[in-house]
Amino acid sequence: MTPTILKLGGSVITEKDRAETLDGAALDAVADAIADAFERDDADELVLVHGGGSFGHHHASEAGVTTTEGTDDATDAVAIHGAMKTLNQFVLSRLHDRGVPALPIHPLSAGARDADGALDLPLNQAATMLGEGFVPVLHGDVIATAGEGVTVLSGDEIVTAAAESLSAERVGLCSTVPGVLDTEDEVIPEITAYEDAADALGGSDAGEDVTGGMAAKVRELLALGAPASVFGADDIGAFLAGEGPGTTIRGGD
Ligand code: IP8
Repeated sequence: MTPTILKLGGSVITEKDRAETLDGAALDAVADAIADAFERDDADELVLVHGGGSFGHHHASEAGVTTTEGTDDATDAVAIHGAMKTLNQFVLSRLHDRGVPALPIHPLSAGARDADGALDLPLNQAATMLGEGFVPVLHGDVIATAGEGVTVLSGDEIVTAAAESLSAERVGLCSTVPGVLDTEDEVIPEITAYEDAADALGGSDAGEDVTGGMAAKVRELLALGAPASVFGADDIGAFLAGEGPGTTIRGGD
């Protein structure tokens, strides 16, 4: 099995500045591109992961929960988790409308972090779904964390964990920008070390993002065994067709 993992950034599919607001037109376009790729047989063994956008991040920042600062308040945890499940349901139904056999995996019920923050996210259910022709759809979530209650689990961390445990061949991050941009706002075609882009990498530029911006993404993608691409929504079809749109990030080992 050599799956492709595609993360849909939360800011691509939601209005990031307004709480719990979907960008329906953007999500339709994304679902169209995935469905087209499916029809062309380009989306065999595809795992989708989506971020929080104005759903998860709004509730997480209201509750003061981050990837390291947890809460032991179950009501807050369920508010964050519930918002993410709502967004996940929107993603699933747009895919189902187009004949894509998507199934949800909710990380809160599937994994945990230890006291050092290390993530354990067994994904044998995803592997079995792939074998049966389904498209597993995971999402940023809250996750039980030893000593912290629950903390935020970002979609990017899920991408890293899934790429390793499912031995992904390729990883794509669909973002609101067409790639990792340099200081002149030009797409950097390839990054093989953090220093290649260090001058240009800042925080996220919109809304309440509790899990860090492009800098954190690049660091996580450099640590992967598989090549990763960062690109804009218009390039989903090209990525699924095997091209390397936007920025390609190769960490080496
Ligand atoms: O948008 C965060 O996922 P991300 C999910 O991929 C929550 O960082 C619950 C804020």
